[in-house]
Amino acid sequence: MELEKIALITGSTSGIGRATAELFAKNGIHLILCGRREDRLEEVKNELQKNVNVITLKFDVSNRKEVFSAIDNLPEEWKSIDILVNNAGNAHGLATFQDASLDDFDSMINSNVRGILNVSKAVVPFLINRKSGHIVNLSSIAGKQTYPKGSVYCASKHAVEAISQGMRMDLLPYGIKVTNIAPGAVETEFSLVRFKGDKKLADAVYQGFEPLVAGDIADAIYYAVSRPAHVQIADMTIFPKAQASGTLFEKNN
Ligand code: 8X3
Repeated sequence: MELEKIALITGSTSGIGRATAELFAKNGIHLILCGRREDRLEEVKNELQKNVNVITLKFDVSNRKEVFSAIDNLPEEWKSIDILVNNAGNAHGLATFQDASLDDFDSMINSNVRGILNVSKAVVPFLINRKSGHIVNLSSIAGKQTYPKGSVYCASKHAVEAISQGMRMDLLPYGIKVTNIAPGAVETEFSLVRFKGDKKLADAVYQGFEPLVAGDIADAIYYAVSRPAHVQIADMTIFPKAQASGTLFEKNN
């Protein structure tokens, strides 16, 4: 069991973020849980503080002021962050470039690109000070390929890929590891958000094959952060068995 490590996880109240928080807690990693929804943060905190110390930070990753004020005001003992998991992010709409709205484009750029930049810029000085740490960025197969109706979501995840590569280079002298994780289809609230609450459309995405679940990606994240000190997992792409690209699925219906 790992001891005395601290992880800050964004988007920790649901999906991959929550599954990661649960797995980290099981392995003795203390948690700074971040999210936008106070009631859900409290719920996850109550569940996990039986195993480890947990504090919560309520902010929207795209709001620079909120992010910096929350992270800068962490109690001193919580500033020794070992692991940053940049998980928060979403898709808004699945539509052709010509039909999609600029508001949806803004939402995706704000949460998926500005969000990772804000949180990382707030946390990286702590890692640099200690000359150690590990940043895990949640990209997507959409960061490796572009698919129809996904231009700006894919652009935002391509940006995550570039940010992961750039961070890995620039943080190299400080002994900070950077892992980029690119999942395919994971059944979470992701599609429900993408389709703005339309459950039928969301459910259809995962029909006819067995999708990944949040815990599958949490396993990969924990694998990456639990390697020996000299090992840096740079990149992982993770598909369900029935997926071979951003758009190619073997469905049985
Ligand atoms: C989520 C996976 O395939 O919908 O990032 O882009 S996909």
